Amino acid sequence: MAVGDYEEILKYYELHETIGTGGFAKVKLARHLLTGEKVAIKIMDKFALGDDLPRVKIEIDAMKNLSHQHICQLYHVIETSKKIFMVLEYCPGGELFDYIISKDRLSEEEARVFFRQIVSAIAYVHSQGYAHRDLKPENLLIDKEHNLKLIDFGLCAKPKGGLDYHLNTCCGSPAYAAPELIQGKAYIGSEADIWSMGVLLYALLCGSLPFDDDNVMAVYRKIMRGKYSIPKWLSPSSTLLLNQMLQVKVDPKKRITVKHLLSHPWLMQGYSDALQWQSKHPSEKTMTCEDVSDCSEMPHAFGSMEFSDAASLFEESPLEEFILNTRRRKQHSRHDAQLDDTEFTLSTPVTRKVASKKHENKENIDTESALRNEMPFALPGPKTPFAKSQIETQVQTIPCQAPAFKETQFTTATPIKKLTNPTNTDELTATEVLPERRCHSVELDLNLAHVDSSQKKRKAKIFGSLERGLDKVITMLTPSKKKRSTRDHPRKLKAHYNVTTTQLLNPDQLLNEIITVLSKKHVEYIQKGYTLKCQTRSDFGKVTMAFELEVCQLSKPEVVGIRRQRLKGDAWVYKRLMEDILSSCQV
Ligand code: H91
Repeated sequence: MAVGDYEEILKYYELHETIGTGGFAKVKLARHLLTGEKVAIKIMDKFALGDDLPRVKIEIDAMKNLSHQHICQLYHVIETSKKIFMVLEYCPGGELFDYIISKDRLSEEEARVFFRQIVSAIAYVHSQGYAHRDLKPENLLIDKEHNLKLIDFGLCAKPKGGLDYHLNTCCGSPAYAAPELIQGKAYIGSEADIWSMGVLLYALLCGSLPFDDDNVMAVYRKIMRGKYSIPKWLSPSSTLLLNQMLQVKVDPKKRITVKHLLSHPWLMQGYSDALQWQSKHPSEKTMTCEDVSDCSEMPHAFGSMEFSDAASLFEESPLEEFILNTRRRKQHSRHDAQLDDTEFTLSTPVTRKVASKKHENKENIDTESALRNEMPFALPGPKTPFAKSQIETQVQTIPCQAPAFKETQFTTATPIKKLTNPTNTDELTATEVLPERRCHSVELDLNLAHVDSSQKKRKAKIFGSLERGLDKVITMLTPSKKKRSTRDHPRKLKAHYNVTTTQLLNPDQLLNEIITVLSKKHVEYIQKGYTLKCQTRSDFGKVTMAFELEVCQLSKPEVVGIRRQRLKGDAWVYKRLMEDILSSCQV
């Protein structure tokens, strides 16, 4: 990892461990240096993105326009010459998928709470003219209040003439695809989303998919037949609702609409008011420093404020940012002699354009991207050439004095298959933030005090907030965080739905048991203390699945457990593999 690529992001955030990977992205946990707020940062390499770059543009454009209590908030976008960083709301509860499988299935009451939130998010997305087109429990995250947040807008569409216009691109995950979509027909985005929500509701209530098979073609045949089993525990009202969403033999026009879902008896059971789908977020307007009277009241105070009024990543609005510019001026004057003119950075404020007409043509996902989920007969959509980034404000970054990162290749304790291919982006590596880096960033923030006089008025307004942020900075500077070293004892963890408890008391015995099973199942792994970073490959050597297993110590009862986390790969295939591995361990 080149330090220069991370320099801009490290001015604002302290980067922590990788918490997941999308097809072409890495997601890291991070902390905002001034507010201390945890965020998730999606990191993409522009070169590796290749033809998928338009998808990123689509996702960023959509997320900038959308702001809703059940949609993961995009706070900040940073583009450097090689990387794109999306700073997102952190959802500690992880994927809804993992939550469902940890409970087998949800009760009707709990499914209703979640499903109301999903309907609310989708009603809002549709009201803004978008169709999501990749609804599934892996794309719904659980936040710290146990509420759902919708993610992954890379496949969304905003048809030119409105949502009633037909779309052609076949995309999304096979198991959630509507019949008209897999038939290659032109389809209405909102209707296809309703179908996927039907599959989602089934997954909530049953803990499995209505149309499932190892073979994708068989899945399609099942969808086209439209027959799914109704487990005996499903109530008649749940069954009725599922049938209204997963109507197959009839015209998709007869499928229930979002409008009808909002007051559907099943969704209303136990509730008196109609479902509130409108955004509860303050009305979107471009915020400038003048508007900010008290940044500390804002959810992501510094993130939102710092990047107000800024450019879109790929388009042509101006980048005007007080703190950022001040910071840059300061750095430039300090490092005049060291400028590296090959690196350009564009830091993008996330401001939403309320009635923007700019991005109305969003049915522009090409066939290759649509194929990402192995859709065997995806139709070519109308290709829209991707406008090359027009960077108006190019900011030269300064080479870092202290190395921000140290890359550590994990030691393989008892390798069964050694991981080869060190250049592969899927490579398992550990990243740590060195204390020098943290001090350096904070020093820059403190230097904000010396800004030039023309900025003084604006500065005065934000200064109170800066001081408030300072307290948190000081807390963060306190050398409480020890460098993580390879553990010689298991971590103590609380019971969590990603932790399987065992009958065992000896962690080493469990670890050996898992290692034996992994090698039997041809799962590659790297051991770091009590953590096993695992991956599987296809016959062609492509990494198909990546996950972590960690032997941990639980209290009450004092037993050992296995924490598991999927990093990459199909969620339901992962579920089967986990069941297989865990049942093979004599736990
Ligand atoms: N999957 C579809 O695994 C496979 C914790 C966690 C916490 C997150 C906040 C935002 C995002 C992910 C978070 C997350 C990809 C996020 C948002 C958008 C987006 C992407 C990620 C995984 C990637 C890691 C995710 C879950 C989904 C965790 N993740 N644990 N907060 O496009 Cl909009 Cl890729």
